[in-house]
Amino acid sequence: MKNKQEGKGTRRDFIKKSAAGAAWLGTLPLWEDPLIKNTLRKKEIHGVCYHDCPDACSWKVTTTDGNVTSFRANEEHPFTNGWLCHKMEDFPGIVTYHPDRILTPMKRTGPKGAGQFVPVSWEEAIEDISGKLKKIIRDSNAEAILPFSFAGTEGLVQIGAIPYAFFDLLGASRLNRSICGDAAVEGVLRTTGSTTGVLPEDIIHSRYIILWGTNTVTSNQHLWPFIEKARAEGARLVVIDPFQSHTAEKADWHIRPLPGTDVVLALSMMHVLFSEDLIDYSYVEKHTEGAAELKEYVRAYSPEVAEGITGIPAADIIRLSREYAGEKVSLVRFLIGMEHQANGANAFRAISMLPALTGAWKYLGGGFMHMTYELFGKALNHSWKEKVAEAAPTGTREINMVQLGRALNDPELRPRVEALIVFNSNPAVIVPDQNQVLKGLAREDLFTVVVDHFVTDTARYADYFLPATTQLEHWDLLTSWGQPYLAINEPAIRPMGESLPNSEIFRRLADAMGMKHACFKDSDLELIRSALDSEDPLLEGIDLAYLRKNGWAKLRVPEPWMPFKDGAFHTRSGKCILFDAGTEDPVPVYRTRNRTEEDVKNYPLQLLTVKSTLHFLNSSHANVSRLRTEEGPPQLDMHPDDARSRAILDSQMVKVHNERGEIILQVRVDEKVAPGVVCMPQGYWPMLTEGGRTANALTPDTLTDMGGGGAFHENFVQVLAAR
Ligand SMILES: Nc1nc2c(c(=O)[nH]1)N[C@H]1C(S)=C(S)[C@@H](COP(=O)(O)OP(=O)(O)OC[C@H]3O[C@@H](n4cnc5c(=O)[nH]c(N)nc54)[C@H](O)[C@@H]3O)O[C@H]1N2
Ligand SMILES: Nc1nc2c(c(=O)[nH]1)N[C@H]1C(S)=C(S)[C@@H](COP(=O)(O)OP(=O)(O)OC[C@H]3O[C@@H](n4cnc5c(=O)[nH]c(N)nc54)[C@H](O)[C@@H]3O)O[C@H]1N2
Ligand code: SF4
Ligand SMILES: [Mo]
Repeated sequence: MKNKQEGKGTRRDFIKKSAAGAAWLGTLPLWEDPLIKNTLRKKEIHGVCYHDCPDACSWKVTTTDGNVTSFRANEEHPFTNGWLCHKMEDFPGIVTYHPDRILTPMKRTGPKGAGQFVPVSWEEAIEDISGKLKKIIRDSNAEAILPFSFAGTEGLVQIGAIPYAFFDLLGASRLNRSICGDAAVEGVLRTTGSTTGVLPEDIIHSRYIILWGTNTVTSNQHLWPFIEKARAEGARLVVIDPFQSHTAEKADWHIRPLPGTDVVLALSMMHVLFSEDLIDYSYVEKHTEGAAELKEYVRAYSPEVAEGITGIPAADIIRLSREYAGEKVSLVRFLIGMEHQANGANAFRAISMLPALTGAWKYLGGGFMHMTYELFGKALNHSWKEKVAEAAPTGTREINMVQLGRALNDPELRPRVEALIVFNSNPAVIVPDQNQVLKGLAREDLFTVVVDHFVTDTARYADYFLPATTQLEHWDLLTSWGQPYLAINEPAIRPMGESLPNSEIFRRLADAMGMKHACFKDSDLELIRSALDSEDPLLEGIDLAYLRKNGWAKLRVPEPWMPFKDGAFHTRSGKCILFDAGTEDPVPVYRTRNRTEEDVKNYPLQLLTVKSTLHFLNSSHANVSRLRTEEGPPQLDMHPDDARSRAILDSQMVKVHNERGEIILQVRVDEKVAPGVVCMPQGYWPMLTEGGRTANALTPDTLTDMGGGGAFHENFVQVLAAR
């Protein structure tokens, strides 16, 4: 990620750079720290949701005799606004105190994948794991060790500070954590140099809101009331999504492009803006570069041409462009989902040009709304992470997490991956090409360690399972990628059983490996203090004491927040880049598909595997039977025309297949998708699902056009009646 001082970067870089880590307590026994004792005596303990969700909700916990007796949303927090989403309302019950939670280290006894373990002591686990890693380093090299993690917890400490330091200092393979956000961010940065546009609460000032490829009602729930408020004041809501999501159902107008064609829709809107003189010439002249070249380029994208590619009637493209430009305070909200297309980054790149053409940035609530993490990158101190980076070997090989299956199975890869250490992620479910991932995990010569709360599908393959603490049991400092509030997470109860925070687990491993870097001596609290030790005006008056008293603090962003009102884009020239002269790809491009006739015949339907589950967060909580019952089993949405031509009836079980795999699920024949498109949710656990495979058994591990993201939705299948 990036901030103005550090130069450009991605969300992943931010996570890396800002993750300040620390010993739970360094050398002290866990509960001897006076501050922790004091915390446990507090009446109200402040916490914050750890999920990879833009909302980062604040909560309060009350305990009696060391047990949680009340868990509730923070009423004072303006964005949380006194409610947690349904999936987190009973977080203590569904995670921390869940009877299936694993509370001791365990060692595999059965075959890989069987999930058979015996409990072992921490001493035995650490000694054996460190022994195996040392041997791999001796016999091969440290790059044969691959960490695999993502944002299972988003706190700056537990997401990876100490673990990242451990792997980086060891010289292990680097993981390119690009599965979420990097493609979207890369696209936007090409245009504006920054993803921080309109802040979420300012959406109430918008009068024409386009939710473009984002399912706010499900995935960004706390933004929704602000949208409703804007609508009550007269704002119109347009949703652009090939799928009729929960959000699309609520829109004034749902526009349904064919998947992956948004870059063409945006270019065609620009065509209309130029040809109908709907441009704010004064803004464009002062604050953009390349308008003339862009105008020339988009000439080719008339609404009629775009209709042929996007499937959207030309008249609708014209109407959308006119309405969008006609309302001064117009806003595009985009997030992540749309990036999972082969042209994903270019879609973000093109769409982010629109508000500069119409001058929407001049108005509060006008422009685009994307990420907020850059603000935290600027606000916080990253010196801890920088010191680690200085000491770590450079030039170590990088493996893209999207292609984990490939990396585990590639016989040519040198060195082969011999050890896989997984934490904060569930790759058997969330990485594309599930069958390849499972095949890799089943390798007898792969040593796998999984740190988690439950025996996930990934953990079933582990040689060692290590039990992690939950958000009620450890310290953390939470930033957000969807709003500007910083929040503290205080431990409310002692770690259950023998569970330990990620930080402490990797500190112990570092010690056993003989790693001497000073970073391993820092406690979790010291890491938080170090991150807060900043003179940046965004953090003025915000320190640990303030956060412990209040739970959260809004970054001191200048108000009203209108970042590009007077230009000042974060690009080299300070202008919004409409044509990137001198580069290989000066304009956003639409790459057409190169599918053979044979492919089209065999796999005629494009499958979207989206995050439409209201009760799960990716694969998290999909093991909780109450939530699974409420969510219902996965279903495939299919257009009546496609069902008819296959003699498929509503509610029938169908087999969805392609060259990578097959899954069995129930079909829902409806018009939530256009002919040629089918859609299903991701996140279900294979072991709890009929047929033992879920959405990613079908998805390809191809990368997006920029940013190294996963083109999950560039995915073609055939559907047949199963019974
Ligand atoms: N309840 C719940 N909330 C979540 C999550 C969850 O799993 N469950 N996951 C969290 C995470 S990790 C993230 S990244 C965010 C993601 O938040 P979003 O980006 O809002 O979510 P997605 O479901 O990935 O995608 C949003 C929409 O993009 C649409 N889409 C797909 N392809 C295209 C396309 O080519 N063009 C257009 N215009 N639209 C397209 C999909 O149909 C989908 O409805 O949500 C977070 N919040
Ligand atoms: N087909 C398809 N696949 C997708 C997507 C899609 O849209 N379609 N979306 C992609 C996106 S955007 C994302 S972000 C990824 C998400 O993929 P992941 O980041 O892997 O998310 P989860 O499946 O929620 O897994 C997080 C795991 O971390 C664990 N965890 C939580 N807290 C802690 C902790 O403190 N310590 C440890 N050790 N573990 C903890 C949880 O129990 C859980 O098992 O999925 C991607 N996969
Ligand atoms: S998952 Fe998202 S909406 Fe739900 S409590 Fe956590 S941050 Fe809030
Ligand atoms: Mo994500």
